[in-house]
Amino acid sequence: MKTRRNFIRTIGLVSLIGPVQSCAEPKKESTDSPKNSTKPIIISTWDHGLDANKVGYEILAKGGSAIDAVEKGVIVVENDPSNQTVGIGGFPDRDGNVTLDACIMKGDGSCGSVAFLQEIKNPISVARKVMEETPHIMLVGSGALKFALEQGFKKENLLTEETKKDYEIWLTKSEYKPVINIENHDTISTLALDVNGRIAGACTTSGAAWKMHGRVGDSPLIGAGLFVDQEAGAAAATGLGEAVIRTAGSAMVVEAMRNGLSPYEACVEVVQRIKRKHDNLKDLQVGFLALDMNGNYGAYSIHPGFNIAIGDNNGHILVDAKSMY
Ligand code: SD4
Repeated sequence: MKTRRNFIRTIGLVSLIGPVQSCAEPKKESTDSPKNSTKPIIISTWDHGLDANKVGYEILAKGGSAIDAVEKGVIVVENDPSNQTVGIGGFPDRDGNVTLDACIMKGDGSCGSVAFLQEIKNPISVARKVMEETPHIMLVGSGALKFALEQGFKKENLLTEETKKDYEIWLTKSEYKPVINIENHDTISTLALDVNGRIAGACTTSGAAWKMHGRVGDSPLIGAGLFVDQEAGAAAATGLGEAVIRTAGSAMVVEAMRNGLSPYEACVEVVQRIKRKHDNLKDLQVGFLALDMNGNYGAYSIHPGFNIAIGDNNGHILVDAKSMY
């Protein structure tokens, strides 16, 4: 089973982008940003976030908007068939269907979302259309597909040959025991602050591998997988969606920043809240990343292995998040 992270590690990321921490041995480097952070800035989950940030930062550096940066950034990952957790090539549910969840949000509260969407490669762009072209926030399943087709999106088979083979291997045991940091993770969530001080976020995923047909996670839920507020900042989640939904995770991270915590402290606060709600954290991974209105960022997770990509005027780096264990 190939994950995007394994792939990047194999090709020697360090030489491509500079000072990167090893993904294999998280070093618990600080993901509390230096106090002199500046805008524009873009941050994303996991190492595929580097690809997203490069495209997003180019938009920001030219004076473009945060909402364009996050949408165009995550599309890079949705379009990558070798990435088995987002867009085309994503792991299917236990019946063999690739079903996608995504949402997008601006600091002024505008937002759009799609869930349980099939056969459309770029759910994030459909979510943006929901935000911009409808009076609603969320469309799901066949309704989301109908809307996407009306908007000119094309139907595609999202189950690649490689992912189909992995599914056939999984079928031989048919056990739902997600491997943390691998099978249940790697959603791409991206947050950006543009030169004009506008903040936005995007989150897109194929969700938990081998989930029940019809299962929707945190990623398309405004407040759970993503929350953005021009008064306080932005936050997004990765990991087991059920645990994130139970705590309204991203909204709570933003609320903690509004109440004076730094992005890093706010992520720690909500991870601790998740800990208090779950007896057994052994197989439970959740990570948050957050960005405040001054361009300071932070991240924190339950287990090691979570990392975030950061793009700003110093270049592009990947850092391991500190974790509870
Ligand atoms: C979900 N949070 O559907 C998503 C899974 C994921 O990184 O990959 N998160 O539960």
